[in-house]
Amino acid sequence: MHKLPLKVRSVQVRAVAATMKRPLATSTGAVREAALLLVDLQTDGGIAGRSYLFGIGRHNLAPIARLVEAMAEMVKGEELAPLELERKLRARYTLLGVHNIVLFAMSGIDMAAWDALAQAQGLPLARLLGAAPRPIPAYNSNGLGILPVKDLEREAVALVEEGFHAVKLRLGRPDAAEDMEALRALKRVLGPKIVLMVDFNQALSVAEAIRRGRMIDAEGGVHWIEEPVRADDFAGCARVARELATPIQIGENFMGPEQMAQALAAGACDYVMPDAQRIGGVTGWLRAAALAQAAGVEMSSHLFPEASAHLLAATPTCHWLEFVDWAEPLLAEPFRLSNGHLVAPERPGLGMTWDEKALARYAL
Ligand code: SMN
Ligand code: MG
Repeated sequence: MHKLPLKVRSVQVRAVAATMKRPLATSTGAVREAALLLVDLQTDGGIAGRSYLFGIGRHNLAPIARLVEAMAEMVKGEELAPLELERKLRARYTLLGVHNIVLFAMSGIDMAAWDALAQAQGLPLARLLGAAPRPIPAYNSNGLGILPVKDLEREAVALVEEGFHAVKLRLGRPDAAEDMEALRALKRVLGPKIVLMVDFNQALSVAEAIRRGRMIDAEGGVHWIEEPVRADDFAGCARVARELATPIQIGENFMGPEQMAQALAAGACDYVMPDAQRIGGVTGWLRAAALAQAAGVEMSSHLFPEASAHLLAATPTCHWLEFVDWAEPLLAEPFRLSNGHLVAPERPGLGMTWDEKALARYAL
């Protein structure tokens, strides 16, 4: 236990690109490597908080890094109180707009600050939030991109053999019939016991989403249809959700809990799945979790399995954790999966320490 309050001494960032075991082809392009920005927040008590941000492509890391560094100057010397840091940073960025990479940078600082705070108390983040680390049902979201059917079948079997009971297939080929062929093939190899989600990554118009959604309804057995149309078209999402029996899932592109509130008010979806980096880190997630509870909507996570294992334990309507192994090459102690569930470790903080040797290998 450290004497509180601690103060923020400095924040450093490092850009890395780790090899992905399975590249992921989505309807909007392929992700072949994990381009991550590692955030280290030093406190005056010797404790360092850690988080990472996902840049989608390595070309995005430098501008995000510059924003984190600019914010680091603003929070230097401030108390390690994440809600206070958030209040100050939001005020400084109001005129620029707290969206997109500004919000990503804030989320990175927020998660690192909460990590340091939990470490200072000697508690896993989940416990600091008043929850207890518990097994969260996870789906294996590695792979299953837009691939030839034969490759998909092979990959799906391998993903389930890693110990999971749920996987997610990316859809959004120009030809709906080819998407349906991929879906039917996977249902065949996986059988009825494996939960199957599908993700269009915003590929469709509203009319096309309803047309293809009806085909999926008729096929049956799909757990959710994710981002069928443009993610910020809440009215369009709502029209799709009203027309289809299969639940509509959105949320990875909610820019802060305020946008999630707007989506819920519009009836844009049946389920939500915020992304720790876009919802505003731990602070934003907790507010989003309250919104989901109030709306009676199941809440899953997007990427960031390590932070999400803590956060979902503190989420009243906890649904599914999206598991990807992309940060694993950089972690000294990867998180433990058991029977398709991820449990936050009983280590203080988020429980992430960097494997410095690996970092040197993947540094940009
Ligand atoms: C996704 C988002 C970002 C990068 C890769 C894949 C996808 C998902 O939408 O939900 O996993
Ligand atoms: Mg998605």
